[in-house]
This record gives sequence, structure tokens and C-alpha cells, in this order.
Amino acid sequence: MTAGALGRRGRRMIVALAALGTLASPAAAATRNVWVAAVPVQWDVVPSGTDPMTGTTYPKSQTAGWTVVYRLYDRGWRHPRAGAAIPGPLIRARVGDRILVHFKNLDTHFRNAHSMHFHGVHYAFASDGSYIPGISGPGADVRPGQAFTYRLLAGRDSAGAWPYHDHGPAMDESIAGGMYGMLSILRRKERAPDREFVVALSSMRGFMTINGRAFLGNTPVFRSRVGDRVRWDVMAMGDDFHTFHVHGHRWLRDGVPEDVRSVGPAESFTVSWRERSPGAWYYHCHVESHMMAGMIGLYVVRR
Ligand SMILES: [Cu+2]
Repeated sequence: MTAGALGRRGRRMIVALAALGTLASPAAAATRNVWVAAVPVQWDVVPSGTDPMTGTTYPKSQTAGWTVVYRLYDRGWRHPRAGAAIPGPLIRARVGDRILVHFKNLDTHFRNAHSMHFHGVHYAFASDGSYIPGISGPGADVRPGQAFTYRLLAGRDSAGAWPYHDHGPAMDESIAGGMYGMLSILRRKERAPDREFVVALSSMRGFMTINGRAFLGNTPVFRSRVGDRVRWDVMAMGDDFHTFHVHGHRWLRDGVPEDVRSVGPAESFTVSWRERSPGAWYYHCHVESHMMAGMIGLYVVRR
């Protein structure tokens, strides 16, 4: 049946339904359900045990130990859908979408209460996930074995990349241990990039880490091909300000080219370009002491 066959009232109803986001089409708003759990994991900041640039070696007693991270699960937390990693799962949505993040605390190691607090999206106070003694509700200090669903909305002002992190009573040690991740929100009809790279800059165990790892051979190697539309989602957590730099590339910020951009705690940004520069390029924090403490990686572009 076409809209024409429905008459004016039918067409009006279709317009109303489309406005509510109930019609199935690529452009319609969706409700996205994500299952996440806080899980204890043995994490090594320098799995290779060495910094190949200086030849310095590090004992496992310095680089490895227990921590808690966010891990992606399937519906009802039956099975993990990805490895336990830093940062936590990239939560994707489009402007207009509702995002239901079902969070369960499986921290059987430290047995701390945890939460999820999201930047960049809209939510009622109950979904703020920030512990306020005597005021906040169950979503702010989810105890081990308990669960909470955060109800979020991606508004027009939510397009871009945003951090989420633990804001429960143990947030200091949780964030230092890697309890953070990112939201990636596209505009309503924006074309998704061919490659999307998540870069979380933070200190951990005295090292300066990218996605919880330090030094070449441990930090992520991001890969693309000439012609790809690439997007970098960059954030920082912890106590330090960083300067994100990619060799051999520039991007526009408010129409002005740049190749270094500062990012402080819980700040985030995206940069995008169409790739045309084959090579094995450094990306790193340009604070020299941070770079030498591990905050450096490789971006490999093939023809
Ligand atoms: Cu830095």
C-alpha cells in the first residue's frame, strides 16, 4: 500500500509515526541495547616487557596485575562478546537513538561498587551514574552481583565521540585501572567511516598508556588503505593533559589545518580525513616525557 492510497489521514499518520521513529528505515531512530559488565582481569601494560626505542626492560612485577575493566556481553550477560580490554567497548549510536546500557558488576576480585557515567548524551538524574553520598540512587554504586540499566538519548548535540567511565565510590582507583570507554555517535544520515580508531590516553602503573598499553610493540597498531575515510576518536582520562599528534597527516579544525591537538582529562574529540599517505607513521602524545614513558604507537597505511 502506498501513502497515496492511504489518503490524507493515512499520510499524516505515517509522518507522525516517522517522527516517533517507529517506522523501520535506515533513517529512523533506533533503540540500542548494550550489555556491559565490570570484570576483574589480569592486565599487563607492557606485555613485551621492553621498550624497543631505548632497550629498557621492565619486570612483570612492575607492569602486570589485577584490575577491573568494562567488557561487552551478549543479551543478559550470558557470554562475553569480546575480550576484556582497555578501553571498554565502543558504544555506537546515531543522533535520535535511545541507548539502553545494561550494566552488571562482576567485580569478584576487589568487590568494589562500580557505575557507568556517560558524557555527551542526555539522561534523567537516575541514569547519571555518579555517586553522591546520601543522594544518588542504585545506578551510582552498583554492588557486586547487581545490575542497573542506564537510559540514554543521543541528541542533536551528541554527535561525536565521548567518554564514559566509572563514577562510583571507587572511581579514582577504577579510572587509574582502566574503567573507561567511548561512545561514538554519528549524525542522523552521516556516512560511517571506513576505519574508526579509538585512542584513550591515560597513565597506568607509572607508564603513559594508549588503550592501557605502553611502548611500541604493545600499543595499538592502527591500519588503513589509501582511499579509506578514517576517523580517530581520541580521549584522555586521569590526571594529565596530552597532545595528540599523527605523523604525515593534517586535519581541519574550524577550517584551520593542524596536526597536534590537546586533550585533557575526560575531554574528547574526533578527527577525520580521506587517507592518501602510505607509510608506517608514528602517532603519539607530544609531551616528550609521556612519549618516552610509552605513549607512542604506529599507524600503518597500505596502498
Ligand atoms: Cu601526554
